[in-house]
Amino acid sequence: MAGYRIEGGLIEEQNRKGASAHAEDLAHLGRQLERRGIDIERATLRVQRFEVALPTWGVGTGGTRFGRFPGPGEPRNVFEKLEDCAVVQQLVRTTPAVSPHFPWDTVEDFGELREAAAAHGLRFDAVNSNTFQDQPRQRHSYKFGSLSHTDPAVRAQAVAHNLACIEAGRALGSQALTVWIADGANFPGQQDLTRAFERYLASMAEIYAELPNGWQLFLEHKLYEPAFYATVISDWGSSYLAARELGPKAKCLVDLGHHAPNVNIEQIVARLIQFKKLGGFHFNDSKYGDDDLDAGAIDPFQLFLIFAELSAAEDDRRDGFAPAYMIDQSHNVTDPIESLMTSAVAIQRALAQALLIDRAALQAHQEANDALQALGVLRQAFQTDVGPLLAEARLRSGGALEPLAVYRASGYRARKHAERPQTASFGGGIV
Ligand code: RM4
Ligand code: MN
Ligand code: MN
Repeated sequence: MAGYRIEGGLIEEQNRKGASAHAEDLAHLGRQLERRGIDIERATLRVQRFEVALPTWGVGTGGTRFGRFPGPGEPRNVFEKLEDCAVVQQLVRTTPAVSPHFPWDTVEDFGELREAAAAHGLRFDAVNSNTFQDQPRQRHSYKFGSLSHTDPAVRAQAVAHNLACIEAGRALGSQALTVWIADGANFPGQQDLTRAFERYLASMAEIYAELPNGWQLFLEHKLYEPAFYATVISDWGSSYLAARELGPKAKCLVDLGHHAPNVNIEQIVARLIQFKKLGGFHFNDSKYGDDDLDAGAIDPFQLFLIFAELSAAEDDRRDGFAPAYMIDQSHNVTDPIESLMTSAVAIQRALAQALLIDRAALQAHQEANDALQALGVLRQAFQTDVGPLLAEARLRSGGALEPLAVYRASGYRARKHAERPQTASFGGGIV
């Protein structure tokens, strides 16, 4: 199964070519930050420590309900997905973990899967359950819901699937289960809104009761789709209420694309941090809804403002503050590896920019109600080109100065196209 891998020598060779320009840019940024009283070294170390997990479902070409246009050399199983995730990590060095989705990634032997990941230098982050599709030979349908279904037999089946995900996660070394349900109603009156939430809570309590020590349960809300009138866990309010009811191991997961247009996501993040219920993120970007576009592609300022809240919370050292960062995107028209690398760097960039915020000045302007200057402090941080800092972090961790250039120079995709003859043609629909 040993397929083509990008050789370390290629990375070194490309890095050598860019070395002197990089050194110049880095020195310039260092001097610029020094004038502002910021230690570039500290920020670089912080960026080096940052990790964001890759979604196994993100390395295949995604699609919409209208269709899917597969790219060449797509991974055909979870082992090949790991190969592609490993390339992202090899070049970018900020994505050492992978978030699997079941049953999409189900294998006979999870121990073998864990070893395969380890051989690539990868480990497993939160496991995701799927009760939003029916699987072949499944007894009960999820057409009208899963954990909140009116029929107790359907609920029991959905609970059992989540418990199986925990078992798989245990074998993989994961420590969290993310639950997103598609349950909801398409028409007013279709569902008793209160009872549906009650049933959801009862099912989730059964799952919560089985969480192994040290595990967390992430509740992911989503405003609409596939239910178009009301989803059971529609927003952060419902998510927070459920997490509070369930207990301390239950936390809210914020997928950036799951809110009403123009919602102030950074404020939601601030609230969840304040009340110790921020479990993690699914990063992506969107213009209209759950577009699952690449992180930072549409609204990088929003991403920065979110990291402004996160880094403030880190500075305050709030107890147990360790959200799980994951990417959740659908790459419909790009090479997924290229999109994931670019997105991981965009997320890192938002973090690095947030680290440059002059907190003391910001606070002083806030106290003085000087709105313009307060925004100015944020702008100064956001507008700083932290590219050289990110490149330096990558370089020190053994990655590529220019991940995209190395990836393209390697010819990885063409090699995989030859190695991975596609047997089945996938239909339309999501990833
Ligand atoms: C949903 C949600 C979940 C993801 C599925 C594939 O919209 O974002 O996190 O698992 O899509
Ligand atoms: Mn998501
Ligand atoms: Mn989504």
